[in-house]
Amino acid sequence: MKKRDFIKISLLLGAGVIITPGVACRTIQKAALKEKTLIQSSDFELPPLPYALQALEPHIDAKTMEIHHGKHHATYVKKLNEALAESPLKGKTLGEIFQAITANDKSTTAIRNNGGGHYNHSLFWKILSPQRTEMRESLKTAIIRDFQSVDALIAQLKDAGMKRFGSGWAWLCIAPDKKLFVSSTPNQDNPLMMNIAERTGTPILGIDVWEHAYYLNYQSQRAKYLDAIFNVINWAEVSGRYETGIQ
Ligand code: MN3
Repeated sequence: MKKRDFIKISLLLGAGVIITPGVACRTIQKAALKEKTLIQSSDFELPPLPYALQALEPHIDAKTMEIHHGKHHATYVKKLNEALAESPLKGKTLGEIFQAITANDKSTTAIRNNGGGHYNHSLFWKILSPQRTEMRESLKTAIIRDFQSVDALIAQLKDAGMKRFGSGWAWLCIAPDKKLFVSSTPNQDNPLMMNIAERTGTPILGIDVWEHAYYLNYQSQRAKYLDAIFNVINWAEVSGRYETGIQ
């Protein structure tokens, strides 16, 4: 075993993640590669919103969606492509990039921030929906197994969002052992960033708690935004991602 691999495994074990590294890498990479919009050999592109800007009102207002998608997400994509233009990571998928980057390598900071921004928002638009969709039994069973109830899971997600100081995300993830867990990352970090995230896994639901996600409608009241967003979670999409992720 290479020294670097040994250190990586030691860190994961220290974080309470009991895995074999080969399995973890394959699981995470497989999930990442299934993100069709993210498999690109040339430049990354801004995906269209899957609904109208006003579709999530009154929970998320049209102006917030317009700026969030058309300005913030668009800028992550533009800056990601600019950062990759001169990088040996150009041509790789975001899943591959997330496995390669480390917190200490400052030459990849822009790729980490903007690559995370692109992945996280691409997921975020899809796990929201103006139509109420049902959670499938497969996911519900796993949530009850790992959190006791759906309400308990939602409470944990809100708590993770509230405790994230400053900007970041709250996540529902599949661990390498297929169990579900809730976590949070700062800034645009993502649970697929194997050398960066405190706990690594495959994200199936992500809630943006940056102020730009809610400030126009809720000002400083992040808790109200976190209550409201659970009216527009696309549980059918999250269920599909769970089923794909555990295969
Ligand atoms: Mn955002």
